[in-house]
Amino acid sequence: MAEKETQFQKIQRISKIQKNIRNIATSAHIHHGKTAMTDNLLAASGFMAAKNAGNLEEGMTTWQHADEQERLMTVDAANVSMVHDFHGEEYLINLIDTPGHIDFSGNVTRAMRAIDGTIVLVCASEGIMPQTETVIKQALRERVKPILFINKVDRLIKELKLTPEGMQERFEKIIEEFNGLIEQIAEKDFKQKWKVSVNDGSVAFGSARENWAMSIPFMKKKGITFKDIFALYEMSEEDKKNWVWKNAPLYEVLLDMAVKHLPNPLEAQKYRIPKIWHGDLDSEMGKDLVDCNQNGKPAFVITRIVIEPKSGKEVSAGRLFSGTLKVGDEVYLNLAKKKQKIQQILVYNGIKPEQIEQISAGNVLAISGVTGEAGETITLEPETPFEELKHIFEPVITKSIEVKKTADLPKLVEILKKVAKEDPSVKVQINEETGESLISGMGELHLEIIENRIKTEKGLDVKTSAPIIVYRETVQKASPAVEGRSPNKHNSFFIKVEPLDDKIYDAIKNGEISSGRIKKKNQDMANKLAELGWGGDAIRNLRDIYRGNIFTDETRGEVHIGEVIDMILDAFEMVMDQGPLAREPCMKMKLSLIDIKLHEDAIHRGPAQVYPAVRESITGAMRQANASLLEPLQIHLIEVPDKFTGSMTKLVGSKRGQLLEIRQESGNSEIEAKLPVAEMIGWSNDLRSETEGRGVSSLKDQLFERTPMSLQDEVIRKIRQRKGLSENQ
Ligand SMILES: Nc1nc2c(ncn2[C@@H]2O[C@H](COP(=O)(O)OP(=O)(O)OP(=O)(O)O)[C@@H](O)[C@H]2O)c(=O)[nH]1
Ligand SMILES: [Mg+2]
Repeated sequence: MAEKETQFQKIQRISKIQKNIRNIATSAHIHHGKTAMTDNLLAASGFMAAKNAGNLEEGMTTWQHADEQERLMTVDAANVSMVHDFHGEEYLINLIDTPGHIDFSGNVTRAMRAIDGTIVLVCASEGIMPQTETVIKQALRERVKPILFINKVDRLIKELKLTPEGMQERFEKIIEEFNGLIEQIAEKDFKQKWKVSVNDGSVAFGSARENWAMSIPFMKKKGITFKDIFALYEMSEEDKKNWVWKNAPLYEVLLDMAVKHLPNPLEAQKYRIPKIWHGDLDSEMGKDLVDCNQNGKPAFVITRIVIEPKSGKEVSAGRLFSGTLKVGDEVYLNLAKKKQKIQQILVYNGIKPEQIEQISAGNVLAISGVTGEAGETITLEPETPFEELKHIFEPVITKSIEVKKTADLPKLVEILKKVAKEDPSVKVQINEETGESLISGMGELHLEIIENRIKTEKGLDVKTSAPIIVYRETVQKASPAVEGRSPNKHNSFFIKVEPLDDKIYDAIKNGEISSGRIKKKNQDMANKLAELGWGGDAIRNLRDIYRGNIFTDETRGEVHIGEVIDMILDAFEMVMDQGPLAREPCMKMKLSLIDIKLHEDAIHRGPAQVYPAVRESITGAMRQANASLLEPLQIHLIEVPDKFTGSMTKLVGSKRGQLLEIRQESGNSEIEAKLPVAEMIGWSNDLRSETEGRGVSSLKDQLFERTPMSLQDEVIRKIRQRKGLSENQ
């Protein structure tokens, strides 16, 4: 007799049937119920004790770090896989549960690369929140299709005591707002197609905590009305559980919805690849990617790296877009430009990674043996890599970090490199000489968690400074072309700088124009620039886009330009990393190389000559263009009960903040305020004490504005002093 197929064998079998795979993620505003839902789905598919599912007191299965348990929030994205039966067929659901806190939202950006569809959760009581909008943006940028789950419906009944009509109205409002965001954010082709609708079942509602969900088609099928849902809350706990399991099991409604309304990889890659991979679509690689060809050339993108604490082994999770990978394959890392051997291939069996020998295109999986960065494209031979994984927000808070014992310094350097690898939203600047290194993160909590993990998980005793704010440098007007001469006086560069147009800057910031050096013609980018008003000459002259700055080469007929341009761009990028005012990064500038004089002999125009000359030219031009310092600001949406509106207004004012809007609705105030990050240290505590813990503040947007004139000189002086810069450095 044939042995019964195990769950894991089943997963392996279905992983080859691409039309039966769904690669999806949860995404939502903080605490809207993503992990409770994920745990319940896992429980239903037999991967964990059903009794623990969604029950915070017992802890979430998908929380793998002690700090998540302590803080009752998700910090790291978690991969899980399960099998779901739908209309007599089996489907493999690869699901990534993402964190909701904005400080960890880089995880969401990266998860979106690996998946094709997302269940966006919205709390029925709180409604659409700023972070809901952010996750929709993150999804649509990757052409990931969203569907909607209105969660915590129990709160409408138990806490808000709504009537069935009131509840329906609330749903309609959420759906309307959700579709409004799709309309506003999606690209033309998806604005209508990707709106959700109650009638077709692309919207579900329910309670992740209480393990039930419904959709209109499902209610019709089962003959359930809104009244039945209300009746639930009259039943005993035991009866309620039984009724729910029989009539409205969360897993069935949500996974049916995912299978039916979210694309399989064959469908999704057709429209996703042209957006996230900029190679030649007619090439063999291009065709394999668009077709998700299992027999084609392999292409795997790393979206998340976990380093095992004991062995130091790196496990790289990601998405296989084409081909088949086998243990022992020699693969090529396109960014690192090196060959390595795959040692293990892991797929998820529930939450547990398990080894298999090979895996084919269209799956979310992990490999070991390679040591790349998140965003790396892994192929057999060198190929065009996938588009860079760029997060919506940049890190704005920095701390210096030191070891307590000098002997630990090498260990710190090693650990910081690992930290940056595992969490690419962290930027580290390692200074092996002074031992004082810098870590930058998305917010105070982010840095706190990292510091803690270095201490507890990596076992190194460190101390950190008070937060340091990272500013930006830019210019206010156009400069003339300013000459920079090489130390040997044989080469000159004439560079002009001016503020970069808002529209171009925004297009770079939101990823419509991708950053990097321009090696060959990129038609997409050319079209976009033309649309934003650039002429053909200007587009042809564009050489580099770096940290929101643009470099163009307007010289004519200079025979040796090809030999020095990369050195010029190196120097340009170095100055953009550290500007002339305070060695802070530069942004929003357009630099043009107007003229150039080079020594005939290549030996007299090497990096030692070109770098300082270009630096002198750019910094000279910036000074003549009224170089100034920009400070980071955040726009927050603050929600407080009415009676705290006055004290909140005062708090915002005391922090150089600006009130943008105040809306009042049913006893609550929504205050939109713009605040300088420099004044926001300790913000969560201030908010808590001003509002007796009842205020909620969420980040809506991040921007840079000119540091007030009255503060600028002092800020520059302090930064320079901290960095130990002398007068002429
Ligand atoms: N009343 C009610 N509470 C819920 C429901 N779903 C989740 N919760 C509660 O909401 C809180 C947050 O739930 P999580 O599942 O951790 O939410 P999350 O979206 O994963 O949170 P983050 O990952 O930290 O953003 C917990 O206290 C849950 O018990 C629900 O359907 N009804
Ligand atoms: Mg969570």
